[in-house]
Amino acid sequence: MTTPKQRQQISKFLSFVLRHKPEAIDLTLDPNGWADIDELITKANQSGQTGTLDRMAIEDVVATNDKKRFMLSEDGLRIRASQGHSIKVDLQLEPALPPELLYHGTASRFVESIMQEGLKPQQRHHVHLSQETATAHDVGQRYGKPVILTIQAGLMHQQGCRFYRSDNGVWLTDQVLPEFIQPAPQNS
Ligand code: HQG
Repeated sequence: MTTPKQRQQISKFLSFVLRHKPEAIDLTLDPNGWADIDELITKANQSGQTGTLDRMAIEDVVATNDKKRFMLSEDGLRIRASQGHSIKVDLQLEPALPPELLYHGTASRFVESIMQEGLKPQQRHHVHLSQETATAHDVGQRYGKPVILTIQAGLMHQQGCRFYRSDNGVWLTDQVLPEFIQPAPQNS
C-alpha cells in the first residue's frame, strides 16, 4: 500500500511528466496526451526522479486522487492527465454548454491586471473555471490572498465562446474578456 505522502509525491511527479515535461524522463506522449504505463514505469524508475513506481501505485493514485487528475484508457494500458497541460496535446474534448455562472480563483495581486486585460491561459492551454466557489477559493489560495471572480459563462456562450469540460469536471475556455468578469461572487 502507498501512504498518503507517497501518493501526493507520485501525483506531483505524474502532473509534471504528463502535463509539462515528458522529456524529463525521455517519455513520449501520443497526440492526445496518453502515455504507455509500462514505458512510464520503466522510464520513471530509470530516472530516479521519484520513489519506486509500479502499476499498483499508479492505479492507487488514479483512484484516490482528490481532483481525479489522471485517467486510465479503457484497456488500462495508458494514462493521461485530464487537464492542466502546458505542452500541446489534443484532449479531443467536445464543446459543452456551461452553467450560467462559473468561478475563477486567483490571487488579489492579479485582479487589477485581470480586470484590465481579461483572463488569459498563461502557460496552460485554457483558462480554468470551476462550478463551485469553494474550489475556486482553493485554486486562488495557491498564489496568495484568494479572490473569487464570477464569470458570466452563459452570456459568453450565447455570444459564441466555446467551453469544454475536462474528464475531471474542470471548465475550460480560451480566454475571458473583462466585460464577463465580476470581481466577487454574485451571491456574496
Ligand atoms: C492568473 C490546478 C494577471 C490566473 C487548479 C492564475 C486549476 C492573470 C494564474 C488548474 C491573468 C495562472 C489551473 C492576467 C490569468 N493578468 N494574472 N490577465 N490571466 N491570470 O496555475 O487557473 O491542482 O496556470 O488567475 O486547480 O490557477 O494542478 O492557472 O492565478 O484547475 O490539478 O494567472 O491548476 O489544478 O495560474 O490553475 P495557473 P489556475 P491542479
